[in-house]
Amino acid sequence: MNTPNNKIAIPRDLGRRNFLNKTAIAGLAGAGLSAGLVGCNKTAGPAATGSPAVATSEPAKSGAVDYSAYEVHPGQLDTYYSFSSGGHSGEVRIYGLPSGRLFKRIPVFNIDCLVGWGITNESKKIMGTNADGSLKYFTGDTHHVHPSYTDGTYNGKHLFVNDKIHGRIARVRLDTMECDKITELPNVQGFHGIFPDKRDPVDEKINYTTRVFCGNEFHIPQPNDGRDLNDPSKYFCLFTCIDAETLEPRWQVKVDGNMDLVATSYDGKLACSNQYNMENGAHYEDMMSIERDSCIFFNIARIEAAVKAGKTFFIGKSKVPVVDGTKSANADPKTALTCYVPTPKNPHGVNASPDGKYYACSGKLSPTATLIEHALVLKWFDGELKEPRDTVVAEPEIGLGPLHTGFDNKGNAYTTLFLDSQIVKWNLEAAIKSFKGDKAAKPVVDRIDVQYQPGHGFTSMGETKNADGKFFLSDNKFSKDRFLPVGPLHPETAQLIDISGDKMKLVADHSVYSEPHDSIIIPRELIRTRQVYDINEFPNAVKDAKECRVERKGKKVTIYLTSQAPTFGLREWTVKKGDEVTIILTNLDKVEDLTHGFAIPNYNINFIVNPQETKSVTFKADKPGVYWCYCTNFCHALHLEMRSRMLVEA
Ligand code: K7E
Ligand code: CUA
Ligand code: CA
Repeated sequence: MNTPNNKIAIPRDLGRRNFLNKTAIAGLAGAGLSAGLVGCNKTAGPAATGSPAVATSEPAKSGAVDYSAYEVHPGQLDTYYSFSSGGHSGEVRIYGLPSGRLFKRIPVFNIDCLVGWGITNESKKIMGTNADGSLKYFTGDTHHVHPSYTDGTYNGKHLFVNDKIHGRIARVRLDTMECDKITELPNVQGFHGIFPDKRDPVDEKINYTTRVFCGNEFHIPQPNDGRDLNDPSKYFCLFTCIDAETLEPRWQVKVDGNMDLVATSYDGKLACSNQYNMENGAHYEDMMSIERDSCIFFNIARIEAAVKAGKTFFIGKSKVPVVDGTKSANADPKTALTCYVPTPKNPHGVNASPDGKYYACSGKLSPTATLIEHALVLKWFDGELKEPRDTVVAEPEIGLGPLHTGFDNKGNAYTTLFLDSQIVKWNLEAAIKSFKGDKAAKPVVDRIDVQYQPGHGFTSMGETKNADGKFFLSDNKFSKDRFLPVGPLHPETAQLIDISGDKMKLVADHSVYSEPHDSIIIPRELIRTRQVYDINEFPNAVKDAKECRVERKGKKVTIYLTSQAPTFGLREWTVKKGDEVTIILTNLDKVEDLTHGFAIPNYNINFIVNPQETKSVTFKADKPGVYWCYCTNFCHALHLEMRSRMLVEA
C-alpha cells in the first residue's frame, strides 16, 4: 500500500457521493436513477483523469489498520476461496481471500479459447447446439453463484449459476471446477435469482440439496409466441424448481409480480423471492407507482402435492407442470401455495439469516430493510395470522439504496447501500425491539464508506449455519479513482472488510474484471479438488500411444491421438479436402499440472487436455495444405517442438 508514490494524498473528492445522494432523491421522485449515474461522471474529481503520479484520493490512514495482517506472503496460501459470478462475461471466477488473487476463470455460458470451452465437441454438447452443430448461444449473464448444501452448510459438491439473458441454469463441479450441465428454463425471460434448497420439506432423511429454485424477473406473454404482444395485463412470471442432480425442471409456479433474488429456509419448507414490479408495469415509471411490492413465499410441500394431484397446466410446448401461485388463486392461507408479504418499495435482495429465523429483504427505493420471521410465515400458512404483513418483525431505516445483506455469527446484518456508497451494520434484535416501539433500541451499530456504489455484499460462510463473522466482501459497481486508469471501462472494486470486531475495517481493495454481482466465501477446508482425471471417465479415450491411428468411413475421418510430453502420438496424418475430420486427443501424462494444448492454424481450433483427460473437435478440412498442429500449453523443455503435421490433400 505505502509505496513512495501513493503517499501523496490529495483531498478526497466527495462530489460523487454527494451528487449521487441528491440525484437519488430525485430518482425516488421519478426523475431517474440512471440519469444520475450518467451525470456523475461529469463531476468526477481530478484523480479520475488518472495521472499515475497522483496515486490515491484516499488519505493514507496509517496506524488505523495494520494492512500487513491481511497479506498473503509469497509461498503462503489463502484461507478462503471466493466463487464469484462474472456478470455479462458469462463466466464464474475463483479468487483467493484475503489476497484477492485470481486463480481461475471458469467458462460457463461464454467461449474460452484457452481451455477450448465452446470449441470442443464435449463443451458444445453441454452448452447446446443448433442442428448444424453451431453453438445455440455464446453469450451469458451470470449474476448469482450458490453451492450445494448438506446439513445447512456447503458440501463441496456443486455450484449453481444463472444466466439472466437466455434463462439458463448451469452447474459447476467443485472437484474439477468445470461446468458439467446447462439447462434452459422453459418460458422464462430474465432468470435472475437462484438458490439451492437446504433439505427436503417432508423427508427428514434428505438433509442435502435436491432442488434449485429460480426466480424470473421479466414478465412475458405466455407462451411468448407473438400473442398479446402489447397487453402487459396478460404477461406473467414463473418460479421454477430444478432437480439438482439431473438439472431438469420439475415444476413451475405462475406468480404476480417480477421476481429478483431467491432465498431458501434451513428447514426446507420455504423458498422466497423479492418482487419489485407488483404493478405489472411495462414501463419503468409504472414499476415504481405503488409504495409496497412484496416478498413472495413458496410453500414447497404444498406445491409438490398440488403437482402430484395434477392441479396443473402447461404452457406452449413445455412439458413442465405449472401451478397457479397468483394472489387471487391463493386467498385462503390454509390451502395457499404462496404468501405475498408486502414490503417497501421495489425491494432488491432477500437473504436468510444463519440461525434460520429471519429473511432480510432490502427496500432499494425505500431506505429500509424488512425483516420477516420464518416461524410467522409458517403460522400464516397454518391460518393463524391475519395478514401476510403480520410476519414482519422489523423494518429499520438503514440508509439509501439498500440492496443485499450478509450476516455474521453474532446476530448482525451487513447491508450494501448503493446510493450512500456504504455498508451498514445493523443488529437484528435491536431492530426487532425498535419495531415493537422500544425507543432506546438502536438498530444501526456501524457504517463504513466503500468505493463506490456496492451491489452485492456477502460475509464469509454467511449463507450457511456456520457463518464465521470474519470477512465481508463488497462487490462495488464503480472504482473510478481507486486503480490506475485503463481506458473507459474501469475495473470494479471488491473491497475486503474485517467484521470480526465492533467496528468494520476496510483492509484491502481488489480489482475485478467486470462485473461480479454475487460471490460466496468458503474456507479452503471445505473444497476438495482433483488434479488428475480418471482416463476411464472418457468413453472415447485413446488409452495407449499405440492406439493412435487414422480411420476413414467415406468422407468422415477420425484421428485417434495421444499427447505425452513432448510429443503427440502421430507425427503426421493425411486427410482430403472436403473430409469431415474428428480429432480425439487423450493426454496420457499423469503428472499433476502437465496439461497440453492443441491448436490448428487457420482452422480456429484451440483447446487444452489436462492430465488423463480426453477431448475432441470436429471440423471440415476445407483448406488444402500443410498445417502444424502444435501444443499451446507450455509443458516441457521441448514444448515448442511438440507439433505434428496435418496434410490436407487438394
Ligand atoms: Cu443485485 Cu443480479 Cu444479485 Cu447484481 S443483482 S448487484
Ligand atoms: Cu505439450 Cu506444450
Ligand atoms: Ca414497484
